[in-house]
Amino acid sequence: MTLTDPTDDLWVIGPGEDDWDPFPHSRPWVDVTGATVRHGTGAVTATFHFVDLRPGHWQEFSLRVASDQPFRRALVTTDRTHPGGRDRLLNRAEDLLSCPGLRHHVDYDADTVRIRLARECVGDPAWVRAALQAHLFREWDAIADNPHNTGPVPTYTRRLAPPAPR
Ligand SMILES: [Ca+2]
Ligand SMILES: [Ca+2]
Repeated sequence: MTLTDPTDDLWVIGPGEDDWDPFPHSRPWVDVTGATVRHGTGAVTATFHFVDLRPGHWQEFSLRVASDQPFRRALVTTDRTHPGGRDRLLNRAEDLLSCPGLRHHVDYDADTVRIRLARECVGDPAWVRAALQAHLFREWDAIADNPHNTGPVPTYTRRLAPPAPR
C-alpha cells in the first residue's frame, strides 16, 4: 500500500519530556513525503521517501510490525561514520533478535530508505500491520515524522495479507 505525507509536519521532543511539540522549521532530510509497504511472499518491505535525504546526520528509521505473531521492530540507524546505516531487529522488550533476513538500503540520490524484513523473522504471520517512523537525533532533542499522519505518533496500516500461494 502507498502512503502520502505532507512536508513540514515535523515534531520535536527533548529529554525528560512526555509530549511532542510541533517543530516549525524545515528539515528536509527527516521530512517524509510518503512510503510504500508491501507484504510479499518472503518479506515485509517498507520504503520511506524523503524530501531530501542527506548523509552526515544521526537518524533512525523504524518499521514496527504488529501481526498475529509477537511484535517486531526493525530499525535502521545512520550516523556520520555509517552513512549506509546499520540495522537490527527488536522484540517488544527491546531485546536484540537474530534476523539474517533483515536488509536495508539507504539511497541518498533517490531520497529513500528501504527496509526488508523476512517473514520468518516475524513468525510467518497471516497478516501484518506496519507503522513507520523517522527520527533525527540532535544533541538535545529528537525530531520525528511519519508517513501515516501529520501528528507525532504513527498509526498502523490496515491488515496486509501476503499474496496467496499459487
Ligand atoms: Ca512529512
Ligand atoms: Ca507526517
